[in-house]
Amino acid sequence: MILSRRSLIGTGGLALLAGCDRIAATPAGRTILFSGEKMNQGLQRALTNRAALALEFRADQMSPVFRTNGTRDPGTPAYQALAANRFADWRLAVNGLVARPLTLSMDDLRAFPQRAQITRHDCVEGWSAIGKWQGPTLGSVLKAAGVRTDARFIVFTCADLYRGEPYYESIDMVDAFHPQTILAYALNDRWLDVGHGAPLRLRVERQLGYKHAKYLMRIDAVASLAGIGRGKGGYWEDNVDYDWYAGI
Ligand SMILES: Nc1nc2c(c(=O)[nH]1)N[C@H]1C(S)=C(S)[C@@H](COP(=O)(O)O)O[C@H]1N2
Ligand SMILES: [Mo]
Repeated sequence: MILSRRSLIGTGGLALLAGCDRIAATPAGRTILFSGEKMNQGLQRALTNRAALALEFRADQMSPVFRTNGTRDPGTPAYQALAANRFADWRLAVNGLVARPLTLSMDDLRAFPQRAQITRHDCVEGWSAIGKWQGPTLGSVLKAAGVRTDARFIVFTCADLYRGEPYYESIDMVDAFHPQTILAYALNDRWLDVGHGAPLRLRVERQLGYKHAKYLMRIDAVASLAGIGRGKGGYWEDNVDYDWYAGI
């Protein structure tokens, strides 16, 4: 691939500009949009589109109630013990194809570059809700871990079983380093409650709700999804044949 993730994401704010006209207004954007002889046009279009931001909303547009879905309480003894202690003993493990495996407490996570965003959550079952999410960017955590160039996916392992099967999800490196992809510990200016995925859940704003893994316990950088779960990259992908890429 001629256009590397770094050249796409690391171009100083390019990803903050949504429209192609505005991307073309920056030198880096012109390089990306008009180097067509070097690049397959479909790939170019797809990558440009993938870097765009999801729509953000005003505070007065937030839903009065943000419903819950899927697991509403993992309910396992291990999770109950963590919750009883207000997650003081919870740690996020960052492993796999990284130079420096990390074990992060909530205080550690709060020391990374943060982002707050008011976005619309779209569930495949046909409901939406607008809420404010806050937490460190996933990209900054992966950078701290020294994610290797042979990593192609980030896999999220959750604390819950849903209908008896472990819930997990995965995204590619374009979404992992998207500026709105965060590890959220707060919803609507409060700590995440158990229903919404306490103490930490993924927000990957350009994809449908089932990709937003709640109850995060570990993150792994991997080269392939084979051998993880049943190999299709997520709970719903393995069990119900939902698409692995659920872009919106
Ligand atoms: N660990 C885990 N994450 C999950 C689910 C789940 O059952 N378990 N459900 C998914 C689905 S289908 C949706 S729509 C959202 C719901 O998030 P909410 O409960 O905060 O509304 O979480 C997603 N992440
Ligand atoms: Mo969903």
